[in-house]
Amino acid sequence: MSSSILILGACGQIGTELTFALRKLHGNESVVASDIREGGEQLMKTGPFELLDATDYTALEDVVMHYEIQEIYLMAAMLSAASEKFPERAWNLNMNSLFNVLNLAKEHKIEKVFWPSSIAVFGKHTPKEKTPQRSIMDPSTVYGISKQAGERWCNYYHHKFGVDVRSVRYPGLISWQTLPGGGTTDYAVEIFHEALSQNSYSCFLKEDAKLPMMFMEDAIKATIRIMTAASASISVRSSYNLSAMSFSPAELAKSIQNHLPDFKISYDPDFRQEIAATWPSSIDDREARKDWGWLPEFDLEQTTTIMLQKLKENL
Ligand code: AKB
Repeated sequence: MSSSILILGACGQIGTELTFALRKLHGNESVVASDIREGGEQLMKTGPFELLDATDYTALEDVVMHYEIQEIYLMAAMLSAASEKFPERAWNLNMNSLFNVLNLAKEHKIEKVFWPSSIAVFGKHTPKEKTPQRSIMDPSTVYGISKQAGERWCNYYHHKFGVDVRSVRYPGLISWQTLPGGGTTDYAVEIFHEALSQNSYSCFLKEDAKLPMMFMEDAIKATIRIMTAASASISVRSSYNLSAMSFSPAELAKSIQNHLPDFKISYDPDFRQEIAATWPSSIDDREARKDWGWLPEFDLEQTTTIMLQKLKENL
């Protein structure tokens, strides 16, 4: 078998684009996509796919041995808003999948593991602007608690067992290829779809709920960059702060209005506003820049232009 990379949660928002990017980089046959359900036609057609539950250690081990996997990307997770509705299911999925992958890496000498953390590790008492790499972490959501605990376990497995696990704290991610599901930052994708189909959008966050955000291409670039960096340059073994831009729903609406002047936004905040209120507004990512050369490319204006253009083409 020539395959050596396994992506768990390959059919999700990040997993889909990551699978395409890694297949382009390493060759289709080298990247095994997996998820608990099948993905879109392109993902299924372009390389190996396995139906796989990331919480099932034995099933994971079978796939790792069959394909002689050397690198694992664990993208399966329940996001912040969904986790508040199903706290125990979220905890089980988010933690057991991580333990499975860390233990597999330890037992089978997997070369490298990627596991995403999130800005959700921060909380009400964290400095809101330019949140430092090391700061108060008092997450109030199940998702945030699972990510904070996960960061500590990654750090532990690295120092105790030598597992080469790498991680970044993703902000809200914006993509035109796949929809997010169950997150607090999902509004920043939904708004583009509704701007084009309805010319209006009712936002579940307040107009001034400024959050850190990133265009998906930047997120994929960061993921590949940290995974290809020399191990010695990774000084943070919990998870790196990562930043590209920050904006509020009102600022995003204004950016859309530059292209669609009649677009209207209204605000009807729900429980997700309470989550957003505890998260940082902007992030200090100097350590990622220094250690492995992170540099974002896309700002709000570029993101808006590409999103509207690509979604219009797809319509
Ligand atoms: C969410 O909103 O839950 C995610 C995240 C910021 O981790 N997009």
